[in-house]
Amino acid sequence: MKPVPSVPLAMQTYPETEMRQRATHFFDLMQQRHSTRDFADKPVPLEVIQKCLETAGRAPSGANQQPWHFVVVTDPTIKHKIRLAAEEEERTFYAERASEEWLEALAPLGTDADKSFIDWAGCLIVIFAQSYGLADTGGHIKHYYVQESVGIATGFLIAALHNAGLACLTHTPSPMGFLGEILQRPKNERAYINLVVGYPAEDAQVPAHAFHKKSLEQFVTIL
Ligand code: IYR
Repeated sequence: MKPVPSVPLAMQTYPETEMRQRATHFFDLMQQRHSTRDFADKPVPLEVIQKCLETAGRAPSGANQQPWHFVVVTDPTIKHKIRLAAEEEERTFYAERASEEWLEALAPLGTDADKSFIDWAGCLIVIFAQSYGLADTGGHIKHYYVQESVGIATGFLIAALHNAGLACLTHTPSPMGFLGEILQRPKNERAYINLVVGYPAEDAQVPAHAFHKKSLEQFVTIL
């Protein structure tokens, strides 16, 4: 390592028994997380959303470039505009764009082009990936590992929201160009995910299919 300005890592470590407890506790929390489309018609506390976004902003990223931007939409008029534009794309997706194979894979989820929940869910957090940075002089700054970085930040955000007691849905209409247009984002940004966030409805349901998780042995190799 070359000498660079550095500061001490202030990170808590634990004895092994406590590590086990903490790992299990976090698993128990995250095991309860599921995407739902059943949101309560109730505003979400903006302060909580902002704190969860601060958590997302702590994600590691390529060269620490933090190539993301998050737009929080609570305004009912803008949400409705997004809902209508999303439903238009989804109708084409289900009727024409999606292959038979794709529709078959989606069948256990019971999804369709109806995204009415966008109207009443507490807020949308539209996540944008900055394909490149914009220098003050107008030039382009190359960004590295953009998709990976934004994916990790999104994971942090989803975990933070769940920890705070908010449900979310990773909605990915395809194509998503309408999100940048409606939200008037600059040309270096591409919509990554429309995260629908809110309190779950009292009778919120999750497709049973979502509980079919691979066992550790199926997805982990220890050498
Ligand atoms: N974007 C569509 C279809 C869809 C695609 C995948 I992959 C999903 O995991 C779920 C849905 C929709 O939101 O209905």
